[in-house]
Amino acid sequence: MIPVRWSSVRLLALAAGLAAVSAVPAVAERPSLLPAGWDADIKLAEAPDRNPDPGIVEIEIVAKLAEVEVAPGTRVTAWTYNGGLPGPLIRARVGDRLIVHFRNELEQETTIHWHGIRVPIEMDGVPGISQPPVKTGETFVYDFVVPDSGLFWYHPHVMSAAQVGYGLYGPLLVEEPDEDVGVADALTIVLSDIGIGPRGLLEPADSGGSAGMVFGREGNHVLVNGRVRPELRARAGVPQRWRIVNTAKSRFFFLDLEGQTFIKIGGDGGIQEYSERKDVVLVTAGERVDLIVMPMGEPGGEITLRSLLYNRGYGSIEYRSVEDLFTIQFTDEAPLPAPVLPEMRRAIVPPAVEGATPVTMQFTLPPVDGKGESEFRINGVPFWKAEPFKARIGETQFWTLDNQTPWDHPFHLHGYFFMPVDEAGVPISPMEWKDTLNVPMNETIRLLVTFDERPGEWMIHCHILDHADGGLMGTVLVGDVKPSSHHTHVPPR
Ligand SMILES: [Cu+2]
Repeated sequence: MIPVRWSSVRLLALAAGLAAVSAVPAVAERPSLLPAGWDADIKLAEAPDRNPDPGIVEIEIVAKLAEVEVAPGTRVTAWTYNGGLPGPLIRARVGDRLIVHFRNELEQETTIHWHGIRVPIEMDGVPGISQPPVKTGETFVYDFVVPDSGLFWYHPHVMSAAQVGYGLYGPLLVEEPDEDVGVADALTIVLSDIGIGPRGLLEPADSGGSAGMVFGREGNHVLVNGRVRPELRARAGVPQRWRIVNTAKSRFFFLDLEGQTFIKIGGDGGIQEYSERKDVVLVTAGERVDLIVMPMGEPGGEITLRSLLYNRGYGSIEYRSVEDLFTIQFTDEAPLPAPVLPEMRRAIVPPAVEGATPVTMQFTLPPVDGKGESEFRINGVPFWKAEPFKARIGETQFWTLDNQTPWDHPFHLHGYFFMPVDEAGVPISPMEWKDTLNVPMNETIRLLVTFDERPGEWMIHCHILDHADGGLMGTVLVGDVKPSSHHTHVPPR
């Protein structure tokens, strides 16, 4: 069963485009309305496609140490993909085959997980479960079709908090050529952070011990496409599309553009049911948002995109300050009046709640033990003691995620999209396919998920990667497959 109906999206987008045909030319013809080099300070390097077949994107990714400059004069030797922070933007179209020749030049084993992509299990990048780890000097070929459009991302699934925190992540943009949002100027934005110690070295991944794990460590340099406070140039009023992914290992981003309105048109799994206007937008760890913004301001002036304080648990607002993410420097041209944008709509058929199998997952954090250690648990057990949850192929399940801890947990399911719903199983409006969803502290959320025909053992975990490594992780066995011996996984202490 394929829950995503692209033909409907295409038709609706085309109909919307036709209705306003004089104001909204087709994608290819729409010229940029911004000055040349407007995004030069922020634009990501792209992975070159070495395969001439238009239906295949074939690239090389090397994990290696490299010195990066996150701010003028601030350099650090990070763990990188292809020497950059973040890793290169991988660009493909819906239905393309993506072939990635991966080589590990790090001194530690690693893998690549393709966050949000509905891959076959062999391509999911989880060591000991879906593939052997890629050891130092070894290679692995990832080869799969990208079936859905949207912004996704890639990162290791080995010592995740450490490896992601040290810089191993990059964006994967899957485009739908017929999708027309009415905007010529677009950015892919990777929000993250990195911890740099006083001697210019990476902060150790275990800093703060058990308390650091329970909080979810945040880096002391907040990065936008690998830079501290870069600058965009823009003409006021010109619409821009920002596709944003939060790749930080713990930090949430709570976006505010000096009170100006964002139009949210989509998220994790592409375009949402209908767009919504928002004054602030929360992007928790691992999530994506697809926004249209029309920044307004005085000619020659500037405005700043900020991340406001957001309470995700003790330590996230105490003695903390608002973070400036990037500035938009306006040209001297007069502001353009707000344009007419095509109405973005998508027909989404949610999984049926009737007959769905109920599954409850309680997240707990017992008091610290005699050794001063602590661990997160799902239904009373940490990952290293857990038996897998189970699902049949084609089965729909109604999950209740009950967070009994005083910290938020952005919950991620590998390999499948799910639909957030209320107590009765009615989808939350506007409907949106999600693969990562925040479960706020001391709250309960619910979702419906249908397990299509991709058997295997699929991870579930908190995307605050310190929490995942601290026990908030599990697996779902889909179909008649043997469980791995993941419960021999040793707690990281
Ligand atoms: Cu968590």
